[in-house]
Amino acid sequence: PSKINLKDYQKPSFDVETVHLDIKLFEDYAQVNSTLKMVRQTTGDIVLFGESLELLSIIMNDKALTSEHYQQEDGKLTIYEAPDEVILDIQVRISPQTNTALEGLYMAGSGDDTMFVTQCEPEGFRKITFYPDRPDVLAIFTTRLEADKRYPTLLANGNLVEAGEVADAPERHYAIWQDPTNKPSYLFACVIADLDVLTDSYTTSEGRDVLLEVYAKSADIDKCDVGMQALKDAMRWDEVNYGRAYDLDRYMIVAVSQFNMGAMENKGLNIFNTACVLSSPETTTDARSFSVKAIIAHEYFHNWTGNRITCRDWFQLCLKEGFTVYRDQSFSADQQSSAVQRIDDVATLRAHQFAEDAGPLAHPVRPESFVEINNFYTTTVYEKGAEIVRMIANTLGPDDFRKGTDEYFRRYDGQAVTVEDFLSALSITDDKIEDFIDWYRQPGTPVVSGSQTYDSAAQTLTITLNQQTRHVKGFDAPKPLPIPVATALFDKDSGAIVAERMLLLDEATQTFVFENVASEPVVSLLRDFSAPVQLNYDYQDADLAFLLKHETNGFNRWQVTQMLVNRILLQSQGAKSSPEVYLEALAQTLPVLAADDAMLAARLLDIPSAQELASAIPQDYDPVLVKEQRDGLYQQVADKLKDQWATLYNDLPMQSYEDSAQARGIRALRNVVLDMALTANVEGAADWAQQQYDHASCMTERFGALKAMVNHQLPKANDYLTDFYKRFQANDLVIDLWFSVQAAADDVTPVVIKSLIAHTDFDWNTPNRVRSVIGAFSSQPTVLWTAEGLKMYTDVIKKLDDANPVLASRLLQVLARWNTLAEPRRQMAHEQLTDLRKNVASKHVLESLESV
Ligand code: B3K
Ligand code: ZN
Repeated sequence: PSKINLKDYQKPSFDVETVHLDIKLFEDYAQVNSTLKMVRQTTGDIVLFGESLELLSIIMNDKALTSEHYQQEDGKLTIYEAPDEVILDIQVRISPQTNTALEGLYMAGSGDDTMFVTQCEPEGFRKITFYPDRPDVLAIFTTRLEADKRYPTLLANGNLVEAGEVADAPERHYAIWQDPTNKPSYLFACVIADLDVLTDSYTTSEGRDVLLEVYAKSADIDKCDVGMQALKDAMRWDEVNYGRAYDLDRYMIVAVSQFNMGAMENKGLNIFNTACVLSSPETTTDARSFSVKAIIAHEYFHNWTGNRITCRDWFQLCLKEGFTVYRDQSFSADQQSSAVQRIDDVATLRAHQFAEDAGPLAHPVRPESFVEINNFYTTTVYEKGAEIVRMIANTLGPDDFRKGTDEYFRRYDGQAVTVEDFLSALSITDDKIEDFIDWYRQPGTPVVSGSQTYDSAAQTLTITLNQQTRHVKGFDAPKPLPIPVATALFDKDSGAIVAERMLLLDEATQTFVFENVASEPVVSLLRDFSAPVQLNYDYQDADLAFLLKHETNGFNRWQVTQMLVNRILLQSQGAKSSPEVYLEALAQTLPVLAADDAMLAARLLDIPSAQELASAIPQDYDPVLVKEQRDGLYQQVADKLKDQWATLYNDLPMQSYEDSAQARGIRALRNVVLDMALTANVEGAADWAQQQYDHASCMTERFGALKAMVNHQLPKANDYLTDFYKRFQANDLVIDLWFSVQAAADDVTPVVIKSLIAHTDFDWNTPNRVRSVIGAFSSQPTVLWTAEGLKMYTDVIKKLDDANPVLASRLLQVLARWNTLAEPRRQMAHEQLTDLRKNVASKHVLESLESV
């Protein structure tokens, strides 16, 4: 497959002014007619993209074109010798009913229960009709939808301008929608379905009355109010924090059960995976519900960062995604403790993005080439992209950052722009911000190491820091990046902060001197994770234990526990710590914190996942050994506090459901304590689990208990699994949980996975279901990295390669780190992946296998 390069970018030769799209849905196909008004911008032919389309006719300025006027090749249709202004009428036929790739217009559901939705980002619009399907072509869309009346819901972007019956076809109806905003084709959406709607309204700071609608199947309409509230909160938040108000009269969200990712920000008509919009206490865990709110906010925030200002080309994806993730993280931080929000975001970054950056699929936040852009919706583009914006925001401070973002919106509204444009707007108060461009260009996680010397005579503390980034194959030698290191000095006697400074490390090695330091302090570095780097500082364990006690910010305390844990578990990587200091520090901290801030207390017991630990092991990774060590430390924590679990558990009694940060914290900690108690074999803990399940007030309690029973293989676990299934059989999202708790169980085997796949409720056409089994299973490296486990996993990829390559390639990315395995696993993995490569055809999967 051929590569596309950023350096080859060229402006389109024609612009599209208006599009009239007419989609008629029939029993086994859809007829799509489009009329494009195009105007020449530069020299060159008209280039349209199209895939899986049956071309019926093309008419240019009233003249039917024949094959001598155009050429069709590799998904491109090139029209020669076009005049400067053209009207193109194009007729195609498509087959949404058989579209399993879930891109373009596709059917979700089966039997009598079907609906039709679109997914056009990044290049799905070309599966609906021939079009200059690239983000720098913006146009005004009018959409006419026509279908059988058994689909009463006909939606498209913008405002409804007309609806009615179809002459001569009494069983059919139509609707016409007009979107007043200029938009790229990837933001087009339409829905043909039979849905209920939850309605609300919102008045913007500019006085616009907006109709808000959440569409879902009638059985789910009672689970839409959390999302609706989140939407209103997000609208207000963006007005207050960025001065951005909504710009249309209508905002629609549609829930669909078959969707390749979380949600999509189409202009005025978001389409959501049901898992990312539906929420109710009985069916949705707190963690899920919290992420529903974050994703609703994320898609809403795209209206300005993505839709009004969009990307010039797909290499600039981080321009909209990194900034929008930063915005949704800030929004979420305002809804709960900001320390816990930062902990969760950093934990995700370290577990997934650091792993990606350490492996063969490492790429810059702004890639320079790709085969298939779908493969680049990665944690590097999203989460590392957000970290760069965060570093810039922290460097500027709130006032100058706001000046910068105001300038960005002022300058580029209505345009398709680049990362350079973004940085140039943000640097109006400080031109050093432009230096952050290297963070977008250079792959690999920088490692910051350092040490300190104290001069008691001069009363100075000198901190020496240096940075190093691994050289990723195919890229220039790495250069030093601007790394903001938030630093505080703590007095050893009083525990008070004696100095606080943001150090900017922008050379390979630098020294920073603090004056008037009366005695040697303990240094706290990278507070609030001020940069996405690995930190190796010359700490004594006692310093870290000191910081766990005295750090003032919850995030920093968590970070200290993670450093301690890593030093204990990564001995093979030259780390050196014994668990005693960590265990003692935890034992002292936890009981106090549990009463104070339950959510934070729950996080302090985090031990990085096996995958995260693996990402810090560049070679000879032995999954069995890592798991043994990890489980061993977990056991030690459980045993160390064995006498306290009962008190802790009882001090967190179950209460009637409430959706407050405090209540969520109590539920989270209770589940952690339950698991610890079972690990330590505390007497009666198995009964607590059953009681908690039986008397649960919400899914967090019920599922927490079920998970503990399954993971500890309690005798009653199977009965409870059966009960859970019966109770929630009608709810797909809960049945996903039922699948995933078994597929991710500690004692899972490939045989169990095969039996889950054989279950009547398993469905290859529903990505949520596939992920609930296959995705969940991949969290058990000791089983995944066996001949049998890997065979099963690669068979799944083979099976999905043709049907849904986006999903196949995404699942495959988990295997990227095969090359760090210790022998004989490495050889075994290599053979299976080589075999896989011979049996797949999609460019998505082939690109993900390039390093094999
Ligand atoms: N922009 C979409 C992602 C589209 C992914 C296409 N494979 C959702 C989001 O980031 O908000
Ligand atoms: Zn996004």
